[in-house]
Amino acid sequence: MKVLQKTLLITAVCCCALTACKKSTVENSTLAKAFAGKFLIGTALNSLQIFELDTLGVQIITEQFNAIVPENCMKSMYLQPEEGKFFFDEADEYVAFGEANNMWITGHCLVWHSQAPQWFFIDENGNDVSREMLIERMRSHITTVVSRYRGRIKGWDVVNEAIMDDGSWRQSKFYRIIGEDFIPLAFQFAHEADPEAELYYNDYSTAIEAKCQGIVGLVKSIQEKGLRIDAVGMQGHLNMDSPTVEEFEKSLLAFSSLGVKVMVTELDLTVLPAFRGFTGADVSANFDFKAELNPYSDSIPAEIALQQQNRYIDFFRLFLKHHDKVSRVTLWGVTDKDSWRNDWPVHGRTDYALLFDREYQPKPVVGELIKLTKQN
Ligand code: 9MR
Repeated sequence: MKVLQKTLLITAVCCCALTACKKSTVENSTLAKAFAGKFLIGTALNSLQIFELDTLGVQIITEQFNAIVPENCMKSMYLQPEEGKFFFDEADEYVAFGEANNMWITGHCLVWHSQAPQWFFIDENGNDVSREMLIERMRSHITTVVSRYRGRIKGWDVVNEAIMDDGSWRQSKFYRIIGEDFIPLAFQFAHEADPEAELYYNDYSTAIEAKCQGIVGLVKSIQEKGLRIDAVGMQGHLNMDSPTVEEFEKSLLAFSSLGVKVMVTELDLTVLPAFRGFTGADVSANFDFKAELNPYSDSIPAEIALQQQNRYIDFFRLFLKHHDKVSRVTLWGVTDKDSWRNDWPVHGRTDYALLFDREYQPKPVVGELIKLTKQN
């Protein structure tokens, strides 16, 4: 842990030395002010931001956003790397940061097939645990984590990415060992640990018709059991040519018609060509860097930047149109250099997926989004 913090510190000092502090307000307003009364506008926080080592990043976060989600530190492999041994240092800092800045604090994520520690699913002989044991481990993890932040974390991504693009169940360890019940059980355990907290189902590529229908079925099955579910999180990892705004709207309306809120939980817009057709956000996709796959290594061509800006505006126009249904829009990171898109599905590329550039400056799109709010 000490080594990690030292590395974080050195990186942060370098970042700050490279760029002088500049104020990132636009049009005498900010995203948070402009979208007030429409929906919460949030961002994901990485470790440097949580520990307030990335001071320029923190300045953008506190000026521009009113909701936060932890990009990584609340995933189960970090919170409980060994059975019964919880590490809450970073998660505690994250929650304290949100409270100090009066932000809507989301927890991410309680049950996810990825980034779960291996021990979770196996017994002392390395065999799959029994159904009862996995339910007990899930209960214990959820109860410990949710109770710790009871009344402070306002909403939880309870289950992440359980449905495949074709609408079928993901064959995760949770599904194979427990069966479909793992989802309602997770929602039940989270609700018991904090009855006031909002509870969400969160997934990517939700604009794919078959996947949308799969999620609709899942939400209905939770509701039919009388369990609390407040919203569907449409992650919103967008490409330049997919999905269309119309496809996204269709899914948004399908979820909303179930009587739950919709949240755009992990918004970013890659400008890089999709590699081998990988869209979405299946984190297991993992390819080595090749220079020819990295067309904008130095800068982004003006026409691509404009296309990206227009596409961001089109999506935000949609979110504003449905602001009665959309409770939050959260960007998956602050500046382009923070974005996971630089490493997925090919490592080490240079992407430009977010609203603030590598120099911590707002892109012109920020001003355009602020103007857009005045038109609606
Ligand atoms: O952005 C996150 C990246 O830093 C991590 O390496 C990765 C694996 O834990 O997860 C990324 O965030 C994912 C999120 O937790 C769930 N939806 C897809 C996101 C992008 O992969």
